[in-house]
Amino acid sequence: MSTSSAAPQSAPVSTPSSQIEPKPGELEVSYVIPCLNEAETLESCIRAARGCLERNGLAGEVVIADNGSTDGSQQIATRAGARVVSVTRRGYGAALMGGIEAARGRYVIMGDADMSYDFGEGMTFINKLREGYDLVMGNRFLGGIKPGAMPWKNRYIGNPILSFIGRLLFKCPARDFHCGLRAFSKDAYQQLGVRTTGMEFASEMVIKSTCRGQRITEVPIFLHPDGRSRPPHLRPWRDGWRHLRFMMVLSPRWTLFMPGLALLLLGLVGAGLVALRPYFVGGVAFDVNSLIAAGFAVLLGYMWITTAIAMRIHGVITEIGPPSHRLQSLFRVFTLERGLIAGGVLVTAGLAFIASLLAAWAKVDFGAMDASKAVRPMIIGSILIALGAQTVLMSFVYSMLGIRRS
Ligand SMILES: Nc1nc2c(ncn2[C@@H]2O[C@H](COP(=O)(O)OP(=O)(O)O)[C@@H](O)[C@H]2O)c(=O)[nH]1
Ligand SMILES: [Mg+2]
Repeated sequence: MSTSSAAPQSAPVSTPSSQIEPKPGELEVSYVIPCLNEAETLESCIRAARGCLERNGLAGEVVIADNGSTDGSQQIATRAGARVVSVTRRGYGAALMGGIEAARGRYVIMGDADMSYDFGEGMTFINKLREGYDLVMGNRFLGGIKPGAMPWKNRYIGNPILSFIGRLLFKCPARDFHCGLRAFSKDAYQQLGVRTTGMEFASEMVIKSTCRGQRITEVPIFLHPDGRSRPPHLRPWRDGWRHLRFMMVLSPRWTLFMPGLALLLLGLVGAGLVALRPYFVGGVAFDVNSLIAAGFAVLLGYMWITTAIAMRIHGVITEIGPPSHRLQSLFRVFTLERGLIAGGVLVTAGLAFIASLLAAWAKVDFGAMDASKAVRPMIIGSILIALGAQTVLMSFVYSMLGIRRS
């Protein structure tokens, strides 16, 4: 990495990469176009891409990442002057990964083969990359969506909601998260280690780029109605869910950690109020039933939090998720042994409550007891034992995830 070229004024994040002079003979730009049976529109796309290269005097190529099209797309592509890369693994992401890997350009412009994007706009992207950005995202909402170009579900539900969640969870500067027309330096891309093979590839790339602190910007683009007569490959509900699922697994903060914390605190306050005696609000008495509910809230909240932490550790270790400073401080104190001791203390405290109950029971010669009194230590003891057991289990999980390996 070096910082030789002019730094963009409003770079949202730092860490420039790939600003190296092109090697002799190296291409500057590769258009990489995923293609699955796009015979109707592929030629026009390639022509538009080549037109952009020629008009702007760019040394470049057009790569078609094909997944075994059966409609002659490959021949059309070769005839139109593109290089076909056959990718055996199916899927939008898999095809793009293969195509980008095979690309010879320092910069890659990726976009769909259905004429929904204007490849003639490529120079706007290249100018940004030349300024030093690592990833340049198209933004269809800033540019414009031509009538009939995007189904209303995607336009008013899927895209805005998923983009909002992506920005909330990962503080990503791009506002059109799933835009398929984008450009990046190949070096910067290779640092990401993108892995997903489906449409969620688009999310993974922009999320990881954000998490790695790469410099991201966006340019307004137009979305046109695609030029083909059959429906798109994208299946809104399935693919939308895949994007969402991917984001939730990467960042459990809002899906698990925060709700878990809220539940835990609510439960602790509730349990504190009714642990020893009923609690009255006006004429309403909260008693042992409330204690049971509060105890379960504590337990569930604790389970959610500890699971969220395990997911986060996994994301950090596998470098799929964003790095976390908090986790690092946590692991300065966490060891398996300490986890086991903490769990043991909780279990012992729980057993002590139950022992006190047994002692009271013995006092009445194991006969009938006042249920409203007897049940309190049983509830508290059981919840403490469960909390201790969860601590022990999760300590093994954290430890297994390799936290103390170094
Ligand atoms: N190679 C390959 N390309 C795909 C696959 N799925 C989609 N594509 C391509 O990805 C681009 C976007 O797909 P499209 O159906 O237009 O989805 P949408 O624009 O998101 O609705 C098109 O160029 C498709 O040909 C796939 O499984 N393999
Ligand atoms: Mg499309």
